[in-house]
Amino acid sequence: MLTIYSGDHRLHHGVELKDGAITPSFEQPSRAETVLAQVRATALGDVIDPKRYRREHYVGAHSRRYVDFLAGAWEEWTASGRTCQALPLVWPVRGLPSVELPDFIDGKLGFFSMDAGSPINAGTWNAVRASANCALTGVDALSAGARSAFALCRPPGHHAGREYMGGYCYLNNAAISAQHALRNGSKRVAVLDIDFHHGNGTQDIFYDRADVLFVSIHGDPAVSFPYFSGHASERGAGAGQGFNVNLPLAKGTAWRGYEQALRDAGGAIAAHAPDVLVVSLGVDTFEDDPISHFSLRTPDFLRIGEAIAKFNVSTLFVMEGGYMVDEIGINAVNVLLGFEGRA
Ligand code: OKP
Ligand code: ZN
Repeated sequence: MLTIYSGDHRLHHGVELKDGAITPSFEQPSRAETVLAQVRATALGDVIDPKRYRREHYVGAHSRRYVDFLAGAWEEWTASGRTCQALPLVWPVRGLPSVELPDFIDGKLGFFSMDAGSPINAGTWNAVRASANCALTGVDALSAGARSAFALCRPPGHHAGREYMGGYCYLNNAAISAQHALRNGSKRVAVLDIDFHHGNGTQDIFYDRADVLFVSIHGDPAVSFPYFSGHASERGAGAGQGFNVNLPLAKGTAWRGYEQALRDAGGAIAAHAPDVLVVSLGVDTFEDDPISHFSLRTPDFLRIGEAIAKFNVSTLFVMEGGYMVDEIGINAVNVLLGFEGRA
């Protein structure tokens, strides 16, 4: 399987608010390096750099004004005299009346975010677009006839909505991929999100559409980030009614419960009959992940890959979360090895 990877991800490294204190983010550069090392150690296949894509390729999944904001946010932030990384601190929540985009950067940061989990520093935009370009290059590999590809994206993308960043995410790599597959001639696409956290951003982007099915297996939002999205009752809207499938699972879910959810996901995907499947590949479902609470073990990730291979669709794997830095390489690549029948 071809891997697409850019060292530009190292340009982005942020902080997060944890337990009320600012600490280094769990979403660190070493994550991607660990996965890449395992790709090489298992001889998964060639590793190539992404091609370059114009900003228009990110528009569609996102609004133009949001993409433009991301591209210029650091410059606006430093122009206002700041030197630390940019973090939002005020949000247009229920009940606040204005839907106008503010002029000042502090207002824009809140307008275009869901939380304070996506800091912006000097290298963030270059890392973010390299990450999206890995996914786009993967789609083009499928369009050229590959059965599968692995976009080793960092930063991740599935929490980023049409007009917002959040949860370590900026551009939604999986959604941008689905959109690009349609542009390349696919009629129907499915996105299967197996990250521990609900892919609220991907859901947001495709919620009212029937051409892209979104299926997500994740921790119950009653007790898990992102809390305000991910219930089974969210089934799509308008033309997209029935094309959004959420499969929330209880704390502590292990292979037995997970396997059943994967079967349910497979049924929904088969009914959609997609030309292309995009997998949001998070491995924070691992039992020792520091910010999640499922109980999957390392061999279970081989089984996940085998199950996805049985869907029998051209598949792009897009890296999302996974924070147990010593294990994420093995667990992520196990999914790919399982898919290739190398278990
Ligand atoms: C991103 B992905 C912790 C607050 C919650 C957000 C988790 C984002 C997960 N300080 N952090 O889906 O793996
Ligand atoms: Zn996650």
